[in-house]
Amino acid sequence: PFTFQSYHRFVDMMDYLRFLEESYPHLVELITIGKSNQGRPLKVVKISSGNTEGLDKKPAIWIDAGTHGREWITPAVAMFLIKQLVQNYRSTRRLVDNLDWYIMPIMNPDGYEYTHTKDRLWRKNMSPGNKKGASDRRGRFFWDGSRCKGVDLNRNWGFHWGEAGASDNPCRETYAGPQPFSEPETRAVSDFILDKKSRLKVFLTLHAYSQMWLIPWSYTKSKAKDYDDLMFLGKRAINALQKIYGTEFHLGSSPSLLYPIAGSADDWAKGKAGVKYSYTVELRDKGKFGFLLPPSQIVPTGRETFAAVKAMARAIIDKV
Ligand code: 0X9
Ligand code: ZN
Repeated sequence: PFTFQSYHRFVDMMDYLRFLEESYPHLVELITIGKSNQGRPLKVVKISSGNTEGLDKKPAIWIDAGTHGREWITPAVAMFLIKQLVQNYRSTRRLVDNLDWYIMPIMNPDGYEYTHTKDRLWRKNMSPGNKKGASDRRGRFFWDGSRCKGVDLNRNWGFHWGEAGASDNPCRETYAGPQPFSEPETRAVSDFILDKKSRLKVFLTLHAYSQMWLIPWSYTKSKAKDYDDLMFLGKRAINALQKIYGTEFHLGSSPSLLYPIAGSADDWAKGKAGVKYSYTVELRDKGKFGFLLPPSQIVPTGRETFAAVKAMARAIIDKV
C-alpha cells in the first residue's frame, strides 16, 4: 500500500493517483498535460466536486511540486495534500465544493528518477543538451557545454528570463536553458495555466529547503503592486502553519530573504498569467538534513503545509 512513511518512485506515485481517481471518480480527475524530455507523463490531479452548472467556473488553486529533483519532500507533501482533500471530503467539503484544485506532484519526473538511480542531489531536468556543443547568448562556444545535461526549470520561465541569478552555462546548476520555455516540462505547465488563468487565484510552487514563504518579485528588488495583499495572505498561511508544530517560516521576497533570480515560476505566474497570489514555498528544514529530510518528517511537514494551504483557500473563498 501507498504510505507516507517513505519516499516513493515516480511510477508508484502515479499508480496511487490512478487508484484515487478510480476510488473517487466524482472528485478526482488525472490530466496528462504533456511529456518530459525522457517521455514520462506530466500529470495534474484535478480535485473538483463540480456539478455541471459549476463546472470549470469556480475559482481555482494551482499547487506544484518536484521542480527540482532532489527536493523529495515536495512531491511527498503534494501527495499528502491530495489525499487529505479527497479522503477527508466530509471535513474539506467547503474547500472542495467552492474551489477547483489543480495539483501537480512532480513537474520534473526525469530529474526525480535520476535522484533515485544515479545522483541523489541532482536538481535540473534531464534535457540532453546540445550534442554538437553549446554557445551562450553572446555566441561564445562552450568547450564542455555539450557534455552537460539539464536545465534548471526554475530559471526557464518566460518572464524577465535570464536577467538575474541564472546561468547561461549548461554545466551550471542554475542553467536557464537556451531560451525561455525551451523545456517540455515548463511549456506544458505554462500552457495549462494560461488556459485557466482567469480562474486561478493562487499559484503555489513547492520547493525545499529553508522554511520560507516567498512572494514575487524574484527578479527585481522592487515591490509587486499587490505587495500588501501578498504579504497579508502569506502571513495567514505561515501563522496557520506555525500553529501545528511551531515550525517557523520567513515571509518576503527572494531578493530580500535569499537572492534575486529571474525566470522563476512564481514571477511568471504573476507577471504573465496574472495570478494575483503567487508564491514559492521552501518547505522543511533549515539545513540540518537539508535535501535529505528523513521520511519520518513527511507526515508532520504535510500536516503543517496543509494547514497553511487551507488557511489560504478559506481566505480566497471568503474573498479576503
Ligand atoms: O533557487 C531556487 O530556484 C529556489 N531555491 S531552491 O533551493 N529550492 O532551488 C528559490 C526560489 C526563489 N524564489 C522565488 N522564485 N520566489
Ligand atoms: Zn527548488
